[in-house]
Amino acid sequence: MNKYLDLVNKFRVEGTPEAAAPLGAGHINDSFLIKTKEENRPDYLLQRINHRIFKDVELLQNNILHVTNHIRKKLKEKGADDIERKTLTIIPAKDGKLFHFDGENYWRVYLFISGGKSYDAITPELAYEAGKAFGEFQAYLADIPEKISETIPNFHNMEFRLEQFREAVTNDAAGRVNANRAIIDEIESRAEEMCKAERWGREGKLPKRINHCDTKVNNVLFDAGGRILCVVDLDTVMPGYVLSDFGDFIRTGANTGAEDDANLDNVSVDLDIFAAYARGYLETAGDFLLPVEIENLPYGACLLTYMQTVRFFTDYLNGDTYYKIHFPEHNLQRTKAQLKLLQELEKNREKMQAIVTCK
Ligand code: ADP
Ligand code: GN1
Ligand code: MG
Repeated sequence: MNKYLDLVNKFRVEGTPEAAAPLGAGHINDSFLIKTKEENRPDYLLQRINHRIFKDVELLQNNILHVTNHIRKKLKEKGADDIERKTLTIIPAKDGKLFHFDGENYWRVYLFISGGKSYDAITPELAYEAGKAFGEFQAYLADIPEKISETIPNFHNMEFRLEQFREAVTNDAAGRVNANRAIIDEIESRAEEMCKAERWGREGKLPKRINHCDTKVNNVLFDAGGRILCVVDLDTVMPGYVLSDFGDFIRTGANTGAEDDANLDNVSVDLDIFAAYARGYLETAGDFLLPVEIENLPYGACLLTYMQTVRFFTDYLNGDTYYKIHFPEHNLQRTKAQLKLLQELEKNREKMQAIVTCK
């Protein structure tokens, strides 16, 4: 673990880093909690940035700096207290850069938000708080003056994700296509419908706003009282359709099973979580959302679950090159669990529609 202490010492940290421990279950970066010896000094989060996925680290870190500075300004204007725990704080390297390159990997450091808890399974009360937080997040960023770039080009573009999928089917790099024709058919049968947002975008019916683009339930930290402390994992903040941010929270937060559940009977939609999240979200975002955005929030839940099915399955067909996997068929198991969730969402579409339109 000394390696991690040496790395964190490349940054402008206060106090003496003395212990490093792995943290979190994200699929992309590697995170370490760095404790400092002194009681009155902060702890830190050291992250290895996944440079294979985020190719332009300088652009990535600049985006995050603009976003966190803007949110900090909004929090100050509101008279909020405890601001260091309500938005991420980047600690620059000693050479002034927002990251450190060790010759092989890119690293960054944030202030560690103490007392924050992230969940993979939540209650309606927590979902309501998260809905308010993500609506507020979009509202805060609506007037950010700096240009926020796409850190991963076409990240939530469904047409692009389908192109990648079809290419993976054609290449069949891992020889997995033949055994999985039924999944390919499930994906193709919904392809046209699932590209609706892209078409509406081109026709000028659906606006792009600054989105988080990874509103997984474990990317929010709650305090001990169940209030939102902070939205984390800002790598993918970029312009997108709000349907996407709404949908990704429902995909993860309202799933009664796990994202990769081996038992598909566990996987269904918790409509109480859906309703609570929608209520919170519409409380803080309802003022700026267009009717077409509100009406299509349930569609967004289907869209993001479909997109995740396509992304996990594409990675499986490519031979597992993108997501961290924990056993050989993990991406296939993830695909099946996401497809089951999609089918459950489709069954509940009218109920979800009634919930958002009666608000
Ligand atoms: P990944 O991209 O791999 O998902 P994240 O940035 O989401 O990485 O970090 C992984 C986990 O670490 C998060 O789910 C959250 O629980 C925790 N975390 C992230 N940033 C902080 C922070 N600044 N302070 C405390 N915990 C954090
Ligand atoms: C990744 O970083 P993490 O684990 O929060 C992925 C998301 C997927 C998610 C699926 C940059 O999120 O887009 O929805 O896994 N992030 C990236 O669980 O691809
Ligand atoms: Mg994460």
